[in-house]
Amino acid sequence: MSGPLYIGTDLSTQQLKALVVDSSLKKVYEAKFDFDADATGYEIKKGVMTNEAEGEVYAPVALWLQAMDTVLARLKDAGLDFSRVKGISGAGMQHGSVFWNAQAEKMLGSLDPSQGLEKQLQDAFAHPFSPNWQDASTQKECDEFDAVLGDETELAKVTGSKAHHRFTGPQILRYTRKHPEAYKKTHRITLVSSWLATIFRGKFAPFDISDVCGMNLWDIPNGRWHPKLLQLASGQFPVDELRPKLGDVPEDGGAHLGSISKYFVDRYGFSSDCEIIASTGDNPSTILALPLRQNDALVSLGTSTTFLMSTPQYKPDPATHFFNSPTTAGLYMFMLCYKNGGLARENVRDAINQATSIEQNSWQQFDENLLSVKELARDDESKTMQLGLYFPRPEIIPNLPQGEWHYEYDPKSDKLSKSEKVRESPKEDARVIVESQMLSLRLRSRELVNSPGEGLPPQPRRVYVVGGGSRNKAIAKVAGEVLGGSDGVWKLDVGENACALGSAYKAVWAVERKEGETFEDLIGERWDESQFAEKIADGYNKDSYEKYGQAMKGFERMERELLKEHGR
Ligand code: XUL
Repeated sequence: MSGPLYIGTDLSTQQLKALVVDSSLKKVYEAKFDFDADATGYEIKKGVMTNEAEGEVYAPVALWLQAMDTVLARLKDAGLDFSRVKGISGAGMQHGSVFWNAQAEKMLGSLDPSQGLEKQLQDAFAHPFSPNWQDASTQKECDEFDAVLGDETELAKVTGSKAHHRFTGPQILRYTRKHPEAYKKTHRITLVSSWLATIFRGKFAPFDISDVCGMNLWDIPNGRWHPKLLQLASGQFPVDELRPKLGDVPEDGGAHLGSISKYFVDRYGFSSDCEIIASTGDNPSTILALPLRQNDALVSLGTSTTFLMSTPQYKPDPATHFFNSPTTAGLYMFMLCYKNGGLARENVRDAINQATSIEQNSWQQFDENLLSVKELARDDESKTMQLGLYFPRPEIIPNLPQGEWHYEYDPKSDKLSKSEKVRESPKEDARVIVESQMLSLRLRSRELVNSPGEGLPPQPRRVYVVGGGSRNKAIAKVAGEVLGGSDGVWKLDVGENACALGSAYKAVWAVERKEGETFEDLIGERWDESQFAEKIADGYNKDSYEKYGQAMKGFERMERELLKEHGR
């Protein structure tokens, strides 16, 4: 009852969560604040405000201050002895920026512990809102970012990603245009992650080495701000004014940024030597929830689909994202981020249930179909493979509008032809949709995976699944058949906590590491697999893996044809 404790926080679109772990990585306390359910005084829906006419999505920053005090008070009520907390790190939704004014740092440093943060810091911002990652208002700015170094491929080479609406550089450029007066008053810009560290530290905290890669401003191969991109983001204002607003970026993801601000010591009873550790983005933090080895893949099956890998290879491409590893120099996080995932699968499930008059939300029939229909929905090899794309929302990968498309592919003759729907609809849709989501992941990660053992084709060693869809073992089975996974498909059993846990583990590592000890080594030693992960499917199966290898050719051509058809 006296050992050190560590706090990890997760500030996401709809809630602020805090988890407390001990040195053995065991979770000992947890508290959260749901923005829609718990906040007072803000006109928000699902944590954000929207201006549909301009595609804007943004959050009131003061709301997060209300959340911060409440979450800490809830931890206190739960019995946490704050004096045992030796380190705090955090995870913030990626890309969102906060615009602080020139008085902010003074306010941060002189907070009265008898009053809350919201009341005392509401005037610390040059602009009261933070653009959210769902924002789509920056098409013009993205076109400028993609063009400034030549084309989107060049931008991806330098910053790890082509221009995206949500990325902070295009957002800052739009801010200079839409709110020039507020921009002039902006003394410092933090990301959501460095906002968290700033609050705890009571001084501006730098960006972390991973989350800075979500801005389209950081030159990843050279480890510096890219001058031309900073110039572009400054808009009508001198570039020399933007540079100090951004600050420096420490290379060490475990850097100690200083001790906790006096406000938290006096108000909650933290020890004054509690260290603030760089906070990172929510996706980089998610890969820290387990000792993810090189050549392991993590698939998050939520409303959207995210695919994450930790890799020493930097192979940027406009369709994917590369970030620096949040902890380990020389490693990168590879990410695929899709808009369509769970919702698209639910639509198919609903159609199946309607056709068989089964209870609406049950996955039973969907799963039965998924497992009984053969690979690529063909009964035998004399039939064509059935391929499809199911996008109830406009997709990022590939860049196609909302729609559903079906194709048939004969691998022997390499003939691809369009069709109306699957041969047996909606039964076979269950198989075709899950395969299509997994084929897209396999296609885009094929250059990064290596052979995990003698005689095995390149594929991940393990595929970990998280998020709502990870409860479905039928989906996991098909995921393994398509993606491989020589050591199987594993469900990461940490509920919705992966991201907050990752940041708590980062704090453990940063404070307790020995000289030169990597995150992977320290967490790998302490992580009790039997407690946190469960093998739910076999993974690699030679026969299926080869069939999907053939199908991938048709899949790639299908995407290319559709992109051409849509003038993309
Ligand atoms: C990643 C992205 C989202 C947010 C979610 O690029 O925009 O995953 O990080 O919070």
